[in-house]
Amino acid sequence: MALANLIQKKFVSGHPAAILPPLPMSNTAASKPLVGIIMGSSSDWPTLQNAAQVLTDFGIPFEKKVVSAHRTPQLLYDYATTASERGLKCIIAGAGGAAHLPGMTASMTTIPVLGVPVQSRALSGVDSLYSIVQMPGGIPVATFAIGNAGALNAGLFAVSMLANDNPELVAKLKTFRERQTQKVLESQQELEVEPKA
Ligand code: RP5
Repeated sequence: MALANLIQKKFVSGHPAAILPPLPMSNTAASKPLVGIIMGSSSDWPTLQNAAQVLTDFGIPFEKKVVSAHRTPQLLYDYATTASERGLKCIIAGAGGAAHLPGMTASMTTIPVLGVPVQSRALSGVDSLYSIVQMPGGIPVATFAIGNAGALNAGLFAVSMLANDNPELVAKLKTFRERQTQKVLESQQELEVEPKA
């Protein structure tokens, strides 16, 4: 299925980050991607879309691309070796199965790589997790949870890194946390509702 179709048909719904209006992006500099989202296959997009949604909600410009470590190695080389000079501040890399994309990307750039293990069909993503998390000492990949939660948190982690020198993003993160807390507290009321007779 084409990436565009996946975007339309499997859009993330109801995830906790979708509670902030996006930052206005009024100038050219603001639309230059700061985060790269790459994935081993378009079939990974429904998962990585959670990271994309977070970045959209926080108004952070990003790019997204299918880059396969095994099937498009030259593309991976070109992408990773030019990431820094193109202005990317971090890369969120998601892959499933023999998930070598995050590690190989990290080996070719000094910008932080956030690895998202995609839930695989055969082993439910445990293979992806182990492939990503068990990096040799010297080439780190920040590894997140398997699947949607991992992608969501990778997006939030990218926001946190960018917030280090951006007070506006710090304020948005605080607002996000406060609203999240409020939502959980309000959810208590759902338990109090009397079931219909
Ligand atoms: C990995 O193989 C991809 O990251 C994907 O999770 C998995 C399956 O790819 P497709 O067969 O769906 O293209 O490289």
